[in-house]
This record gives sequence, structure tokens and C-alpha cells, in this order.
Amino acid sequence: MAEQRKILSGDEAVAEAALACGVKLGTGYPGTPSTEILEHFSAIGGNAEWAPNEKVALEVASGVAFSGAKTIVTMKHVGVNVAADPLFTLAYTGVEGGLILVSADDPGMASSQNEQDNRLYAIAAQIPMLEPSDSQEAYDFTIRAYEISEQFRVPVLLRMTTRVCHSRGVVKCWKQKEAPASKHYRRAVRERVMIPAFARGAHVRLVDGMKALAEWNEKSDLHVVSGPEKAELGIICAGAAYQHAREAFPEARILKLGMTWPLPYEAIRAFVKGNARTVVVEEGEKVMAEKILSAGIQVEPKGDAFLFGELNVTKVKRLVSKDETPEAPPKPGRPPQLCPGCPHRKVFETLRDLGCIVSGDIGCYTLGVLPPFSAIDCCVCMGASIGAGLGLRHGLAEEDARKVVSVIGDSTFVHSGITGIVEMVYNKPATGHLVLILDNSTTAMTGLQENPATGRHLNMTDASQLDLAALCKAAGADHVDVIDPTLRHDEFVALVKERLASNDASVIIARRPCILQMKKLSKLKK
Ligand SMILES: Cc1ncc(C[n+]2csc(CCOP(=O)(O)OP(=O)(O)O)c2C)c(N)n1
Ligand code: SF4
Repeated sequence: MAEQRKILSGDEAVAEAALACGVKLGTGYPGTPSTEILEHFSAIGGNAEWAPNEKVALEVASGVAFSGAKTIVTMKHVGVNVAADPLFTLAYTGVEGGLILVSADDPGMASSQNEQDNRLYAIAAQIPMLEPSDSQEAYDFTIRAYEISEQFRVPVLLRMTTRVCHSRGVVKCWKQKEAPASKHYRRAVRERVMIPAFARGAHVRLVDGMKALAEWNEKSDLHVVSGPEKAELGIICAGAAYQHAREAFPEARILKLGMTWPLPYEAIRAFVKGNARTVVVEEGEKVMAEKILSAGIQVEPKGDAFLFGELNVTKVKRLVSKDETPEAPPKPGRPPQLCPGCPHRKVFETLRDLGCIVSGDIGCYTLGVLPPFSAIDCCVCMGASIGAGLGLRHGLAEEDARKVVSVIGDSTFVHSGITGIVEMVYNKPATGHLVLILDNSTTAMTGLQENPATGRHLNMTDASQLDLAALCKAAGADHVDVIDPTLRHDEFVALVKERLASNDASVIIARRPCILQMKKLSKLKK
């Protein structure tokens, strides 16, 4: 292929590079700002699928990598919490085909429940991490990450942030496209069966491998120094922080790191010698600054005021000049709302009017917390609504316990709600419990993705459809009802009242499609 120039977001650039590298399967679970990677990968001809959750996605990817083929697995930052169990041991087993785990972090919480810094996962799991700073690097570093993954036989974390994922830029797509390859099976029991006897050796291999990678990184071209030979101010940065630092201090000497774990300490030490002072400019936690300081290299970490939110040019200027005066709070915008005609509306009107204590979950329906509904009492992470609701039932006095309802969407239910039903049946509270599954036939919040309960694959071809009612019955729920909460509203209200009055373990599936999903499907039909 002749080199092509394309205008791409960081997410799209990752997908283009993955396709060029011959990725056999892309898998993941939707989550802003990562979702567009697999959607674009599929749109340009890649083989991509949505998994039920991030853990399953990484497990599928591990099998692809054991087979010797290349794979990419994508998720938002909190998804890595779900996938953490296979991730840590996958670092021990290593991979044969290249495996990239994209973690799309959301500093500033544009669309997330926390702003955890997933660079700490690379350190904790002992896997290499690359951090692109723009779309071109998203393309280039994806290709480099496959080279590193296959050379050192390790999974590689490609850590992106919202700005890099969503900003668009011209990308030179230079790589000749490789066809996805399938190999014959190579048995490697001691490498891949993590019983203690084999895992001990694997841990030693992992530590040695990381030492080799650290040496490799010292000499690699993934870190770049720009600016004068000697300067008053030196800045160490990576990812989106680089763009802000470059603009804020065009005269400064800057060390831009590409591979941020393991760090190239000798290159950093040499860089620091050329500056009167060196500041580490990083978003999120003080991850790089603390590691560099603990290696005995004198750098200045940022102040605590800059632990929160995204950086920008003004903030970087303040960070470097140690100006920690509080920022003016942003002007309040219009709060988000459920769409007019949204099927979730009638459900929250009902829960509000019945005075229920609602254990909520994550999806469009989290907006049930805001007026005019004000009908959600807690919401922690995906799937937590059922467990937390059961805990409230166990802990509260009977009169209040009877009012507790867990509310969860279809995609979230498949992601991590199913085991909650098993818990409800196995450890049924004295007052029973009621779970409402809001089945709007899509994963609406992240942009209308398909899931196992919609009966369609990522590329909209037909799939076997998960029967939510049959699943809840099989788990042993005392009652499972399916009802349209808008068209049969009075019956829905009566049913909720009846179930709350009983001591049974009940599920009501409130089934009515999202109006935007209906529009998408009718457009597709045309
Ligand atoms: C672990 C994790 N993965 C992904 C996300 C992103 N995310 C938030 S809600 C959601 C699913 C929403 O779908 P559904 O439960 O069907 O509700 P809807 O938005 O359709 O009402 C996703 C994927 C997240 N917050 N946490
Ligand atoms: S996108 Fe769909 S589910 Fe979300 S608020 Fe709008 S109608 Fe409701």
C-alpha cells in the first residue's frame, strides 16, 4: 500500500494500525472514550466483537494470543478493574501472538464515575505501557506495541486519555497491510498453566523480561528530547500532557516519553543534567514523578491541586510556576436529561411515586437520580445495583427494607448483574427483593452498541439472543415478569406494588426499546 494520509481520531488511528498489523480478532466492551476503536476496526473490515464484559474480552484475547495470532482488546479505564484478574496472570503466562490492551482513561470524568489513573496497572501487573500524545502516535505506537509484545512475549498496555482518543489529526498511514495469520497449535504447558509450581518460574521470567525491556527502552527512539541543549526549564511528560506543555512553554527543553513503563531512567538522568530545574508534567496521579524521584533523580513533582481533572495550557503554566490558587468553578451547564419519550421515564416516575429506595446502576437510567424523578439512592459501579440492594434489604429495618428495589439496564445486567440474581436467590433477604431490568434493547449510554440480549453482533448481523427471562428463571427467581412499562403502565405499577409486598425474590423485565435505537434500526432497514 502506498502511504496514505487520513484525518483520524486517536481511536480510529489505533484501529487502522491494528488492521494493518493483521489483527485476527478485536474484542472489548463499550465505554467512553474507547468505544470507537472497535467500531472503526469493524467498519474498515476488521473482525471485531463486543464481549459481555471486559474480563471475558481479555480472556478471549488471551486465547487468540496463545494461538499465535494478534489481538486487540479495548475498554475504558474502569473496565480494567473488571479485567484485572486475567491481566495480572497473563503477565506471567506471556503471549505468543501480539496482545494490546487499550485502556482509555478519562481524567476529568467527562463520562465516568471516577478518574483512576491506569498507569498504575502497568506498574502493578508489570507490563510495558505506551502512551501516545496524538493520532499519529496512536497509529505508530500501536504498531510498535505489537512489535514489543511479540519480541518480549508480553501483553502491552496502550494507555490513552479522552483528549487523545477523541481529537482528530492528519495521520500518515504508512504500514503495508499484513493479512491476519492462523498458526498451528504450540503446546506450552509450563508457560500457560499457572499452578504454583509453574507460576513461581513465570514470575521470575516476568521480572527478568521487564529488566530486558527497561534496557531496551533506554536505547529506543520512543523518547524524544526537543528544545535547546541546556535550559532553565526542563519538562518531562507523555501523552496529552505533552501537547499542553509544548504550547505553554515553547522555549523549554522537553523530554517526551513514549514508553512510560518501564521508565528509561538513564535517559531521564541525562536529560535532567541539562536543566536548571526539571518539572514532571503529568495528568492524574504523580506516577512518573514518584518513580523518577525514587530512582534518585531530582525532579519537581506537581502540586496536589493538579491531581484532579484534565490538564490544559493554563493549568500547565500554573503547575510549573507552583500557583495552586483555586480555579474559578466552571459555569453550570444544563444538566443532562433522559430523552423525551425515553422508556426509562415511566419506571422512575413509578419508583418516585411509590417512595422506593432505589439501588441504581450505570447507564442512561442513572439520570433517574436527577429531577423530576430524584429516584436513585446509590450507584457505585456496573452491576453493583443488585448486590447493594440486597445489602440494604439485609441491613434496614423491615419497613424500609420492603421499599428497596435494584434497577439495572440490559447491557449492564449481562455485564455483571447475572451473579447478583444468583446471590438474591441463594441468600434471599427476609423481605425478599425486587430487581427491575430495564431492557431497552441496546447499550444506549455509550452510543447504542449491541449486546448479547439484543440478538445482533457488533456489525449488526444476527446473533443468538440471550433470553433474560429464561436466565432469571433458571437462576431460581420466584417470579419473572416481562412488561412494557409505558404501554401497560397501570399494570406495571400494580405489579411493582405486589412484588414489594411479598417476601419473594422477584425480577420484572421492563421491556421497551430506546427511541434512538428504534430510529437506528429503521434507518438500517431502509
Ligand atoms: C466497567 C465499566 N465498563 C464500561 C462502562 C461504560 N458504560 C457505562 S453504562 C454502560 C452500559 C449501559 O447500557 P445499559 O445498561 O443497557 O443501559 P442504557 O444506557 O441502555 O439505558 C456502559 C457500557 C462503565 N461505566 N464501567
Ligand atoms: S438514548 Fe435511549 S435510553 Fe438513553 S435517554 Fe435517550 S431514549 Fe432513553
